[in-house]
Amino acid sequence: MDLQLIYTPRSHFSRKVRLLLDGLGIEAALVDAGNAAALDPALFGPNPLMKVPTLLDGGRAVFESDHIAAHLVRTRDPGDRFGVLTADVDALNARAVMNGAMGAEVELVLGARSGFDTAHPRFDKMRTALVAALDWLEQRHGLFGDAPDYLGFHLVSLWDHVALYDLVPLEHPRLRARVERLSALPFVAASKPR
Ligand SMILES: N[C@@H](CCC(=O)N[C@@H](CS)C(=O)NCC(=O)O)C(=O)O
Repeated sequence: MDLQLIYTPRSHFSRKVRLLLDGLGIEAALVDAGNAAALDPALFGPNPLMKVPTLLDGGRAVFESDHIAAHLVRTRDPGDRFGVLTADVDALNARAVMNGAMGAEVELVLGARSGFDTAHPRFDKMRTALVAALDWLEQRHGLFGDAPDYLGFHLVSLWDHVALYDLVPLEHPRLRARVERLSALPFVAASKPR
């Protein structure tokens, strides 16, 4: 297969790319890196940062979830059906907030997995920022339209990962409603992390 995605089944950064692939009906072979906290560079293919996702498109490697999404759209979806290439400042702020929140999740989950005591104040800041990010998004819930789009795929990926690891309380009814609506789509439900 031309496309391969190095990922892990629970990786939320990988899931937004998987949702885009599935939404666009693009086939890609999924290559499970195993434990994202692992120290073996070989697990992460050509990515020097030892993170997932990485896309392999023929002979070319593409790093970073949003870069991968943009690459997929530029090469395979000229109409940009899911709004990946948006230049809207509010949408891009929401994307930045969700990426930051997801980064905090990574530190909390992989920190605990690597043996850190996540009661340390450094991790308190991450939990506080994660709640503040969700509050910020809740106040701007109107950015998430009814129709499936990349911003919605991003939100579902963030939300389901917070829920899976029970990182902070999810007391955000408008975001929850958006997530539930999107999760009714079979291809969205299919990649829900367990
Ligand atoms: N900015 C990157 C973040 C990717 C990321 O942090 N992935 C996590 C898994 S969800 C990871 O591989 N972490 C490994 C580590 O931090 O050691 C992206 O958008 O792809």
